[in-house]
Amino acid sequence: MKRKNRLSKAAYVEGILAGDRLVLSRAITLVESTNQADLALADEVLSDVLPHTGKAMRVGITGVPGVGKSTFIEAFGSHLTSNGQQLAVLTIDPSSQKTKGSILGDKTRMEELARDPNAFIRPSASGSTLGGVSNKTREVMLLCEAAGFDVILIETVGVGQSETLVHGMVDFFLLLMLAGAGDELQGIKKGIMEMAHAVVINKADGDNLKPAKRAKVEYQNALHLFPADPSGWVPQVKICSARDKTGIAEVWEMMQKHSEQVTTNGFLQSNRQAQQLSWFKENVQELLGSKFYRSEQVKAELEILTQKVKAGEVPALKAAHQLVDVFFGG
Ligand SMILES: Nc1nc2c(ncn2[C@@H]2O[C@H](COP(=O)(O)OP(=O)(O)O)[C@@H](O)[C@H]2O)c(=O)[nH]1
Ligand SMILES: [Mg+2]
Repeated sequence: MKRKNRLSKAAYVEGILAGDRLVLSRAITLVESTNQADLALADEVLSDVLPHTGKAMRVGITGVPGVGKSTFIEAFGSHLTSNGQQLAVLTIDPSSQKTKGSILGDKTRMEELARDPNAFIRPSASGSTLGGVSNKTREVMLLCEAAGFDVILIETVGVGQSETLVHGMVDFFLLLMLAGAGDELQGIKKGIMEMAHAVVINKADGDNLKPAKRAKVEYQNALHLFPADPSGWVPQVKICSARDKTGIAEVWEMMQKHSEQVTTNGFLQSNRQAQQLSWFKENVQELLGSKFYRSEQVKAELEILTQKVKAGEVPALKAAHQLVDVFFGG
């Protein structure tokens, strides 16, 4: 069945490579589709644009709701685009599945950036792998790179497991924090702190400037306790005010320094290779799982074995072997 919204492969590829935002948007929709024919076409489009990917700086940004991510991205993004950079912002919002509310809220907070011809903002449906719908942010990122964006910013809310996901696809991971609130209060787990290439304390303005400077020292001390990053990069702590647009240029300078360092020492390439490989493995696992559970034979046998295991007639391990053998013809 041909959907009227689907373009030809060549039209997607040419449009993306020409930096056509409209085609890019439609390609993203294709990649995020759950329709098998859409996905098959998306795979081909991705294969064709792959040689044109990899040139962007990939940045992840996280922090609890209210820390100022959207305001920061607006200020940071405008700083970048006014320096001639093309910026794509992808947001992974766990709440977006249920309600569009938070995305709408973000759009109003990123008004300037939304109108900026050098910026592209795209909220990404946060399908969870656990729920069976895989997250396509990586693929979307590649499409944006092929479309010529210099910096890809991936925003996620710092409360769940999406941070690990995002950390696994970016070169630089930035954690936004606030002064004056304990780590527990901010809902930030130690593991997330450990992944960060930089902690940026936002809202360092007005009465909050002094506490922010104090917090900077505290975080610097805390970060020193973590094991050294394999890239040789020492995590930095900065303060900024996204509202007043202070400290924003310093954050960008820091990212450029990091980029220079990891490009020179080869870590950027080896890190991306490692990310690519774990992405491959994850996909194999997920594909196996979904094919397995879609099989009619598996479904039938699963029902029978479930009853037998429940009744204590077959040991769980043996039942698992039997079920897997049904699929692989063991
Ligand atoms: N004083 C001050 N307020 C800020 C700053 N950045 C954001 N805010 C405010 O904090 C609130 C949450 O900001 P928002 O960007 O929506 O946070 P998000 O939930 O992390 O995206 C809003 O009311 C912002 O106006 C800042 O640098 N200084
Ligand atoms: Mg926000």
